[in-house]
Amino acid sequence: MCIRLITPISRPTVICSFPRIMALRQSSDMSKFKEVLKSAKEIVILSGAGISAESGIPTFRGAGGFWRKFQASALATPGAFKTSPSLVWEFYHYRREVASKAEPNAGHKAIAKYEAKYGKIKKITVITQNVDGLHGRAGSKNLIELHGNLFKTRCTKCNEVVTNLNNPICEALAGRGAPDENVAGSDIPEQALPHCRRHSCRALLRPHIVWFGENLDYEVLQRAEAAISTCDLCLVVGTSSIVYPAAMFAPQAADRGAIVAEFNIEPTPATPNFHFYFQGPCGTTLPVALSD
Ligand code: BJW
Ligand code: ZN
Repeated sequence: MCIRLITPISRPTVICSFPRIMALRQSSDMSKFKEVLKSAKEIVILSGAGISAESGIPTFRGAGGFWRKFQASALATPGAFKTSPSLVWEFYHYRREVASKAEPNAGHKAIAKYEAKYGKIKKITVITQNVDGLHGRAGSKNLIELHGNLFKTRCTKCNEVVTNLNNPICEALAGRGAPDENVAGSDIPEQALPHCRRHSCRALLRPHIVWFGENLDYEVLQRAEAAISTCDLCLVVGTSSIVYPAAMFAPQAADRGAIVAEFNIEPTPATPNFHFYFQGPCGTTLPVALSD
């Protein structure tokens, strides 16, 4: 029988096979978590920027979430791209350079290792909000990149999505993107920015990233929702849980009767709704949690 600890029961629960091991309050007991993990048949791991922090990639809402004088969220909008595609491309050129130099850390690797070991007997899905590609580089296979990928472009006219690992992505961006706040404005002419490879199109390309106010890709969202709707265990790793729709996923799973375990260096607004909370850098906590 599945025990609901914190979230009030409002809808039919999933039938799950967890032993009756949990107290009626949030737990940080790793051995209890490991029992739950062992019994789980469908696991979702939902990650955010915190999992890549130990690879040297700044989080969004931490102190490193600025580029020049801009908060990242001010540049990650369709309006910012319309106003200055040059500035936004410089920002993404910088982010591509940082991500390509970064390496997957112990947290990414622990997830990929667990997937490789148990992926044939359990359904394991990694849903990441990150665009840095590090889960894939660590070896995660059943991976949903909810907010896109820094190394993909999308045509603003024909919508073709292409993987592009070139550095720089176009000549005009060579030596650009310095994060120093004293760097003057950006003035690359639009025709020198990346353009569609199709002869019949040749329109301006944009990063294939979901910006604020934009809808997530329908199929990507469907896949994520399907995994969330049937999982019996959800790990929420390194996310502030404030950006929707991802912020709804773990509470939805918990509401349905799935067990949710959060791994973060500090509590988030969602922490009280979850069954387990493991405080600390996930490069340290995940390898312990996911080992036999
Ligand atoms: C560690 C650690 C370590 C550190 N170990 N932990 C409903 C209500 C209100 C608003 C909305 C709503 N539905 C939609 C919205 C609007 C908006 C939204 O959610 N706004 C909120 C801010 C309120 N959502 C959208 O616009 C989405 N679109 C959408 O829903 O369309 C329909 C719609 C639109 C408008 C209205 C209504 C409906 C699209 C969201 C796309 C998000 N895109 C971004 C930018 C990508 C660009 C880029 O990368 O260049 O994605 S925003 C940014 O936030 C990025 C991230 O993926 C995302 C989540 O952030 P994340 O990963 O949680 O990072 P941080 O920095 O916030 O947190 C890091 C955490 O790690 C912290 O907790 C640390 O403690 C922890 N940590 N080191 C473990 N070592
Ligand atoms: Zn095109």
